[in-house]
Amino acid sequence: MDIKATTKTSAILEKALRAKELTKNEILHLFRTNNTMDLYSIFSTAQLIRENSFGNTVFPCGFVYLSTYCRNFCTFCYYRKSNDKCPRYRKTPEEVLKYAKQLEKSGVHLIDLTLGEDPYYTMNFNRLIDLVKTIKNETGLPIMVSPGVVSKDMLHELVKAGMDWYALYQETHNRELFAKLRIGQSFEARITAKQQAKEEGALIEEGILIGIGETDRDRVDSIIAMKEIGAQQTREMGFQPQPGTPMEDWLSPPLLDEMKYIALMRITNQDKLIPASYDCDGTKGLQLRLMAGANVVTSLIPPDSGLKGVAHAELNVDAGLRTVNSIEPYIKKIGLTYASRKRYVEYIDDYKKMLP
Ligand code: SAM
Ligand code: MD0
Ligand code: SF4
Repeated sequence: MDIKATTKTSAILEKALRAKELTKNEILHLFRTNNTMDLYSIFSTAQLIRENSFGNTVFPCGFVYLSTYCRNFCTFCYYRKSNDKCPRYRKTPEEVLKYAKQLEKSGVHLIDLTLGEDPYYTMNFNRLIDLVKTIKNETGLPIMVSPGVVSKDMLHELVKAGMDWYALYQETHNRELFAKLRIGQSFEARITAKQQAKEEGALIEEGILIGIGETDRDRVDSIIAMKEIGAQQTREMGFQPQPGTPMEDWLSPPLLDEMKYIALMRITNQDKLIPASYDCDGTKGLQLRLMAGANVVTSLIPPDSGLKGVAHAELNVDAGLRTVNSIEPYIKKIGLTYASRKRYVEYIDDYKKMLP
């Protein structure tokens, strides 16, 4: 069968394959088309580009949500301060180290230390710095820290302690929408923190939420903004409604929208890392996101740790299904394999060489 996209879509995809920058309108066209052949071609092109940049490999990443206390009121988030329906915990440094070691043993390439903007850490940053130092020394793995907005001094200390990646998602680059989602928080401060992290020598992960009231144009603006800020890893998270929050009655976006977004991030950011989060909907969603062009599997959690996810607090953690080994068959089934740790380190070293 001859699978042929419409003329306009083919021309745009060919331009992308020649590594030429796409215009906003071209990206919007790809995002808006619902022609089946077009969609098939978009996903095939995204896979081809991933293969050209990374081979058929993916990177598995561990996730430790070390404190679910937070001073903020993000309307989409289960862990917003006023939600009394969510489980609150703060793991001790010894516990966090234990999980990090478990993850290291299980074969992850990176440990993502994530927390709410917890006053226990925001009032005394040395606690987080010491934790990063210990985990770096004991595991030797690359480390991502997702602490929310922090000062330039703090970023400096985090990098010195061994933080390789600073993750901070803008959620949307539409300021009005941002104000409704991240109530009382500064849009600029969130951008500035990422720029400062870059200046301090950290790689950055930027991301947006899909399905929170954004338009197609907002989505495309975010693709461009994430590129402009120089993020080496960009992600989308499909919104999942959370009990006890102002958005609990909203619906999740169609998976196809997330897949299209991943494909467009891949087509426009060919050599960058793009996560497929286990946290969104387990293995089914994971495979489809990888088939759309993602190449990092995030949100792997040690079993029996009692640790929570973000979008799906409990999803398969204690069943031990969120591990490097248990998802391997699903990855193989779609023709992918895990890259080696060495390869991962080489990629991030290359990204660091390109920092200003
Ligand atoms: N507190 C830090 C912060 O907000 O930057 C780090 C936490 S980080 C895990 C929280 C991220 O998870 C958000 O930036 C958002 O992209 C994602 N997230 C939170 N709630 C979500 C939901 N209900 N559905 C999907 N993604 C969500
Ligand atoms: C994930 N639940 O990877 C995690 C989280 C935070 N840096 C990452 C959103 O899906
Ligand atoms: Fe707190 Fe982060 Fe959730 Fe916002 S997204 S409420 S800052 S944990």
